Amino acid sequence: MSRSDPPISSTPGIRHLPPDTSPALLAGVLAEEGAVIVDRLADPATIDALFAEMEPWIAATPLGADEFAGRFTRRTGGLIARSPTARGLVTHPLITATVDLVLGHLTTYQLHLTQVIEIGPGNPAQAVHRDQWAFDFFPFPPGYEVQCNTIWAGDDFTAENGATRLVPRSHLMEDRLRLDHDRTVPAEMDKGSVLVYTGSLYHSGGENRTIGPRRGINITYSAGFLRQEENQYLSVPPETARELPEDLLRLMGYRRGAYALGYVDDLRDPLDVLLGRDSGADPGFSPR
Ligand SMILES: O=C(O)CCC(=O)C(=O)O
Ligand SMILES: [Fe+2]
Repeated sequence: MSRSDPPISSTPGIRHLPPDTSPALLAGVLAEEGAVIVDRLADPATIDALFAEMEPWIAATPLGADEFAGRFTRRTGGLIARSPTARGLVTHPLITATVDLVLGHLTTYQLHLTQVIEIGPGNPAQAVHRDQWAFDFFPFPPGYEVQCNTIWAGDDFTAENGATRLVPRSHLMEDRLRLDHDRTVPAEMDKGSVLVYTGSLYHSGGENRTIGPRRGINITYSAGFLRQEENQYLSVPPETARELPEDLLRLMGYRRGAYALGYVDDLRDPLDVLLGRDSGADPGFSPR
């Protein structure tokens, strides 16, 4: 697809808005639908610059250790440290103004994760899930959002190459449902477009039936209260922490909270990183 063609806008069940849309309109559609696509919000050159910065890190990332992470999928994190270009996506004014509205009932929100998700050829569709299940499946009340999330298309997203799949309006459905993929629709969009969705929307990575990878940039925001009161990582300098017993370190937060919370960059275990024991991908990774 060339940039002079009109943007993809045909996916049934998913509304597409132009890049000059307003945060209020985006937040309004999110309240109704749970998801929305902003077409071509980032320039292809910005996406190319991000991948040029991330390429060595992606190449060094192990494949996923389980079905949820994707056994032919690479998940590469730490974008703020590794990609100056990614910082501009994290603080994109349209996105943060929208998150301000979607999470406006909270005193603060914070960055939850930054991750390039490269779904490789042959990777089956991921289990349909809510991202807010990361918080140990806590049953947040319907309509009470604790996350506002984005996936920027690093390539054109198509039904064939593993476009994110979602169940429109499922943000208001019951919790803990095991939904089939026949309930989902593909979030087809052009490179540089961004899917915005709430933490309560049921969705999954799609199956990649092509011969090339599908790259997405997952940047998510969550409630500022879902964290420790005293910040142990900065209150106790790493050189002091490295001398402490492991049971104390785990209590301080150098371990996973629930299944996924607190990993380091490419799903590495925080205690291993602190102590210089590089474990590669953590086999315990699961719904987030
Ligand atoms: O890569 C995608 O399209 C979605 C992945 C996803 O939903 C997740 O890993 O939580
Ligand atoms: Fe997800």
